[in-house]
Amino acid sequence: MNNKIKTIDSHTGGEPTRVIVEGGPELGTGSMRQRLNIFEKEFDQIRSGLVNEPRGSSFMVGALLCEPVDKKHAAGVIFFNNAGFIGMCGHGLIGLAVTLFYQNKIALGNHTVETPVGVVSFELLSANKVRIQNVPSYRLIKEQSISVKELGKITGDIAWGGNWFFLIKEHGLEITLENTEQLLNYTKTVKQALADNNITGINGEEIDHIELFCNKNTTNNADSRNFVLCPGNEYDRSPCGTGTSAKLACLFEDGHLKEGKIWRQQSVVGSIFEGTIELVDGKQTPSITGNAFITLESDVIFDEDDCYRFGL
Ligand code: PYC
Repeated sequence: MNNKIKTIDSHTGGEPTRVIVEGGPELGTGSMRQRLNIFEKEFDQIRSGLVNEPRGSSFMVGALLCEPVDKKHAAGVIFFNNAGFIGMCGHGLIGLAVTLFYQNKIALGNHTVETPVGVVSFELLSANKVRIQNVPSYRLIKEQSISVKELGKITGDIAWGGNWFFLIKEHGLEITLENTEQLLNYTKTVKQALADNNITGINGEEIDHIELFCNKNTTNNADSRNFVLCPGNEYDRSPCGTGTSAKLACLFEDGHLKEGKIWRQQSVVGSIFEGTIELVDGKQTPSITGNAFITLESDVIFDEDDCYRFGL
């Protein structure tokens, strides 16, 4: 086991990102998707040890910094969390950009990064402010209804923003920090019902993020407030970059958001991402702007006598 793993933590709108900047597992030189598969098969203990308790927590997102396949890109990255791996992570990419700048590895300006779901780019606007350009995003199904035993009929849109989302407008819940337990129970129940009814994204891919919206309880000129359940059954403290991308795609397709117009998405904790959507090569491509701050630099120790070294 490599005992020289170094990590740098940041948070983006309240949601943490722990980047492995040195000593990560040896995954070869294939695409980020191929390296993710090796990471998952052969080194899952490292994922678990870095993001699960006692070293991490259920809402920690990890990112393995990789050499890109194509050297014209600034980096490659593989995102993961308490439950497994995620294809793309908007708040995590903002955290990664700020981390690379903190390490003097990149300058302000435009950069591209390879991820398991494609190449994404970002513009580092300052030491803490980043605009990312996500993968093309779209709605797969408008107004998919499902009958949920505990909740009745629920209707939502199925959309892709780098991960699969079920986006619900009509839920009757208050999106406030005080209400997170109820919001968690509701979204977990919906996620389970989607899986039980075989309602999926393309190619049977699991819809592993559930996103609730409302226009109430917003501050700071936000257009909407959201609550996003992530795959490990934790909620995103940030407005969720991929979730905001999926939302922008739905708004755009409904004619509620014009190309280039700013949408201010607020999270349940109050942090804000600004999003726009543009047609790039004819594809709806979201950009998300947010702030991240460095919080910690660590040397990771996997003590062989510690039975919890790879997480609880
Ligand atoms: O910002 O895209 C995001 C994200 C996904 C899971 C947690 N955050």
